Amino acid sequence: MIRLRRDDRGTRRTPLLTGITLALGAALGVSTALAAGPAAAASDAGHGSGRMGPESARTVTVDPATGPDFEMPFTCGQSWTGSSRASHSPSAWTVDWNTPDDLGKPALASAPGVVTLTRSLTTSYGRYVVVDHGNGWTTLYAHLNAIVATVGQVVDQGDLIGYVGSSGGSTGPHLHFEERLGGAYFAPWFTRTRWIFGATAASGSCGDRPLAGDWDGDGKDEPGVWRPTATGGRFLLRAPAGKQTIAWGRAGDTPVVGDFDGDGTSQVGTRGLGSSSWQLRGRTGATATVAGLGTGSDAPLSGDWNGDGRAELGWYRWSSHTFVLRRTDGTLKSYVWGQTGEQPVVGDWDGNGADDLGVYRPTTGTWRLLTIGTSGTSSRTVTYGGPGELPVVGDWDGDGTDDLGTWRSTTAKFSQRLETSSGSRSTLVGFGLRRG
Ligand SMILES: [Ca+2]
Ligand SMILES: [Ca+2]
Ligand SMILES: [Ca+2]
Ligand SMILES: [Ca+2]
Repeated sequence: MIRLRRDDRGTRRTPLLTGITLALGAALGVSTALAAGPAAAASDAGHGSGRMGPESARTVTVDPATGPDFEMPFTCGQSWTGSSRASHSPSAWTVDWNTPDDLGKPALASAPGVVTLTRSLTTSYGRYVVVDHGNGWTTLYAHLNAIVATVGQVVDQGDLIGYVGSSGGSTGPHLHFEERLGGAYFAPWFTRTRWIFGATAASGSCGDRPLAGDWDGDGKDEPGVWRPTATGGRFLLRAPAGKQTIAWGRAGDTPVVGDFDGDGTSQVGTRGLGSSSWQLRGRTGATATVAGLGTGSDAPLSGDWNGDGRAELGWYRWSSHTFVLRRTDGTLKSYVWGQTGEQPVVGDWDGNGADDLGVYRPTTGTWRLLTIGTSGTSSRTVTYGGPGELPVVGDWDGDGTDDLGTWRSTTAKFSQRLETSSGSRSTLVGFGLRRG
C-alpha cells in the first residue's frame, strides 16, 4: 500500500476522479459539494467492507431536526475541513476531518452517550471508538493516534474520545467520523444542519454544561453553567442577587465546583482536557494549580470528603468503576461503585457534612446513592430524570442534605428535587442556553 506523506496528499485527487465523484454524488442525492474536498486532505485507504458487516452500505433518510444534536467532534470553535468522496469506505456519507497540524488534536464526543466499543486494528479503522447515543444512533471515531475513552463510559458532548492519528488504513493524520442510525448511513449533520462536504467550519461543540453551587453562601445551592468558548470558557452563576459571569480556563476544560477555601461559598475551577492538572479559582480570582491528580481519562470530582467544610478533589476511573478520593493529607481512599453506563455524582445524602458518592444512569434516570457512614456504607436507589437530562446535585432548600436534580439540554431547565414526607416534589428553574 502506498502511504502518502502529508505533503503528497493533493496528488491523489485528479479532475477525472472529481467528475466521477460528482456524478455518483448526484445519483446518491448527495450534495454535489461532496467532491469538493480540499486538495490537501488526508483520507482513508479503505476500511474493508468485511469489517463492517453486510449492512455496511445501507442508507436511510433522516431529518436533522430529529435525533441527537450532533456537533463537530472537536473543541468549541476549532476549525476543521470535512470531506468525503463517492468511493469513501464504508459510505460516501462518512466524514474525513482535516486541519493543519491535526496529528494529536483531541477528538471529542459529538453528542452525549455511552462508549460501546474501543478497538485497535492494524488495518481499516485502526484505533477506533463507537459511542451509542440511544434509540439506534451511533457515532464512530477512527484512525486515532490513541484511545482515551473506556467502554461503558458515559460521555457528554465534548468529552474526550481520543487523539487524531493515522492508524489503520489511512494516508495521513485525519479523523474518520461516522453518524449512523440502526447501522445505516445518512447525510450527516452538525448543529442541526446537513454538512456540505468539503466545507470548513468551526466546531459548535460549545453547549452549556450544568452545575450547582452556593454562590452567595446562604447555605442553599443555586444553578450555574459552564459555557465553552474557543479559548476557554465562562462560568455563568445564577446568584440570587443577580447573574455572575466568570471567564476561566482553557479550551476543552471540564468544570468543577467546590468550597475549596471553606468560607461557605462555592468556588469554580476546571480540569484540563486530557490532563491531570486542575485550575481552581480562589475567592479573589487567583488561580491555584493542582497537578498530578488521576489521569486525563478519569472524570474529575470534588467533594468535602472529611466534612470539615472545605472541598477536596478526587476522580472516577471508568475502567474499574472506582471513586478515588484525595484526603487533605494527600493519601487516597477508593470506593468501587457503578457499572457500565453509569456516571459518577457526589453529594451529602445523609446531611452529616461529609459528601457521599453515587452514580446516575442517564438512559433510565436511575440514581444509586452510596452513603458513607462511620460504620460502613449503605445504598439506596432513586429514579429521577432520564434521557436528555444531565445530573446536577445541590442542596436546594439549605437543610444540609444534598438533593437530586437534572438539567434538560433541549430546554435548559433545571429540575430540582426535594424529598417530602409524602414523596418528592420538583421545581423547574430555567438557566443556561438550550443545546440544539
Ligand atoms: Ca446560595
Ligand atoms: Ca474537607
Ligand atoms: Ca454524608
Ligand atoms: Ca436539601
